[in-house]
Amino acid sequence: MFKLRQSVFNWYKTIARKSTSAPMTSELQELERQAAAIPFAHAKLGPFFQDKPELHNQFTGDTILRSYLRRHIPSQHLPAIESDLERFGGRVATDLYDLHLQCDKELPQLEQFDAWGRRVDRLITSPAWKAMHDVSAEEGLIAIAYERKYGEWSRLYQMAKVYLFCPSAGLYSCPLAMTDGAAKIIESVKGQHPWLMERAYSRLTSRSPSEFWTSGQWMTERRGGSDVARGTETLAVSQDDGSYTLHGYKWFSSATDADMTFTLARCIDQSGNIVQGTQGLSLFYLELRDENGALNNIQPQRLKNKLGTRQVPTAELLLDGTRAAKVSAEGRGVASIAGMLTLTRLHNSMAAAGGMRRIVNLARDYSTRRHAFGNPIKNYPLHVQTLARLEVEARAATLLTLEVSRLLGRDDVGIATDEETQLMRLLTPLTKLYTGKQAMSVTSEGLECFGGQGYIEDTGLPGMLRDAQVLSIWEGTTNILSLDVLRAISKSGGSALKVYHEDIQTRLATAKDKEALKSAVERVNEALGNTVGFAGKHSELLELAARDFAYSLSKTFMGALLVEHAAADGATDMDVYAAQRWCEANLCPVITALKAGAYTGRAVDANFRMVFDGYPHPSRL
Ligand code: UCC
Repeated sequence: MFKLRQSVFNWYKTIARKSTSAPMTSELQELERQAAAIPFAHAKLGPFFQDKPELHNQFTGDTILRSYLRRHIPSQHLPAIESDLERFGGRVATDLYDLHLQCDKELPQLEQFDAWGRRVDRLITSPAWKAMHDVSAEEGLIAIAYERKYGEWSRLYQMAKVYLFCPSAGLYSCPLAMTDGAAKIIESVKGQHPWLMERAYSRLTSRSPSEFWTSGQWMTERRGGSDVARGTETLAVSQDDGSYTLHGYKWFSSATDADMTFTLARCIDQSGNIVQGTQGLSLFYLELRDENGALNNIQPQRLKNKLGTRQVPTAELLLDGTRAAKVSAEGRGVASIAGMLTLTRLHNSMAAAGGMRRIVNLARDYSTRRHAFGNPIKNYPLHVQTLARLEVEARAATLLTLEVSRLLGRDDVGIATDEETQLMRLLTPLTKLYTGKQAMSVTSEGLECFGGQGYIEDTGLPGMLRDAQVLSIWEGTTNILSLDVLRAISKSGGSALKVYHEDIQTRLATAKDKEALKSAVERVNEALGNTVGFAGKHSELLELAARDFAYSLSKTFMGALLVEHAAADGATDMDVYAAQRWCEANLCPVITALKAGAYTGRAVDANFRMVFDGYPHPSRL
């Protein structure tokens, strides 16, 4: 580097000296000739351009995904599933990735009025977005889970495909998540509402693009999306024919090009009485348009102006007499829509894990192309160390999300044991909260691996960071999900935690003879005892410690998954290494915080005083 600078400097000095002497000598002409050959001279850009990262088949290169599927899926199903995933792994790196980038360029628009002032409320979506609809149907991204061709393994197969699809989906993964949740709800109420099977379920689960419907999930109103019980103002007025009309304002309605939706509303009786709180909410099914395409007394107010996920037409909607059918018992709305949340939270987790894998793959490929200080950056151990840390996070997230998918598959076909159901209930918010948060940090670090190019819009990289930010917000923020973890434990009378404990012990036992995993096993065991012990000894602190507690549960469980995976037949030394690296980190932040006094009354008070130190409106406190 220094040598290069020195020679340019010498050359410049020669030019400067020569330019003061009058006649043009042959020496000077030679120097001019050389100058013309120098890059950038005479406005030439020179031959050097940055090499862009290449995407390779996203299935064949994903060793953790492949080995997990091989470990679990029975041999009679594996070849067909693997062959479809391999084909699809190629598509997400080629034609679907191009569509994905196109979705980010051609954003949805809402045309509210025509030139003469008439309200038209036309939602305009891009050809690429529409193509994603057809791809989703043809690839069976919902259908696979409900056709159940592979029994309990159908869900795992579908989720593996969703995981591959998400980073190339142009955010069509959002309507798919809600569509999946809607299909699951309809299955659960089909006894009471058989008509919904023919009317909606058959379309939500169709492989035919012309038949395929997508669903919305409208839970958020103007007062916010976390406290649904107090925030839902929408009223449901019963009609003579048994249907209802809905009157309210839905504040954040994703993918409003959907065909149907589930939503919550409060029934009002003829005297105008309503029941406040959760007990007043019921679940409603509605279709957005009639057969002529006219909106069902729904007036879109505006599209939301979001940081990311701008490909998704998210809108504020006024429901002004919208025809709907009540599908839950009165007052069971939140409990009923929770089944949908299980699915959308799992899809969110797949998007997080798939997104982590994608950015790590891109950064890895780039490290072989990008030269700095005379070498490809893959040759610098410091850079590879950074990539390795991201790789461990991506592997752990993949294992966790696949394991929850496997459990859901057993639930789908009615063979999950009570213990598995409790474990899945506990793991769903844990998986969503942990992976949602990590997706941001892994994506951010991944972008940094591209240097300045990671900050340039038309590389397609910054959009990954914007889109990752939503994963810890929608479908329940980190704190709301931490509280949901406590809900899952208390609703089970504490037995969910016992199941969690036993499950981890069983997994660790598979590694008992593996010397290389000894220390990892010990660390997971210690974290397990400490985390579960914390809940027993400090139950009064659980709400304050909810986030640290949830993190401890997640990290400990992921440690157990990595250990189990590394101990399985066919595991590689890299599986062992990943488990070792994961387990050397702090698996139990709740104990670290406890020891530091983070949950004392003094800390609570000091937190408050520090946060509001300098706040200009003391009268509000
Ligand atoms: O709609 C949105 C955007 C859509 C985009 C989707 C994209 C997805 C991914 C794409 C990938 C790229 S965002 C809106 C999402 N909204 C939320 O997630 C809501 C967040 N808030 C919560 O989760 C709260 O914890 C609430 C709303 C559930 C709290 O409600 P309550 O009424 O205060 O809670 P309760 O009273 O504790 O629970 C009421 C009932 C109980 O049942 P019972 O009565 O039998 O005891 C609970 O056990 O609901 C049950 N319940 C649950 N059951 C509550 N939560 C759950 C749960 N998670 N699972 C099972």
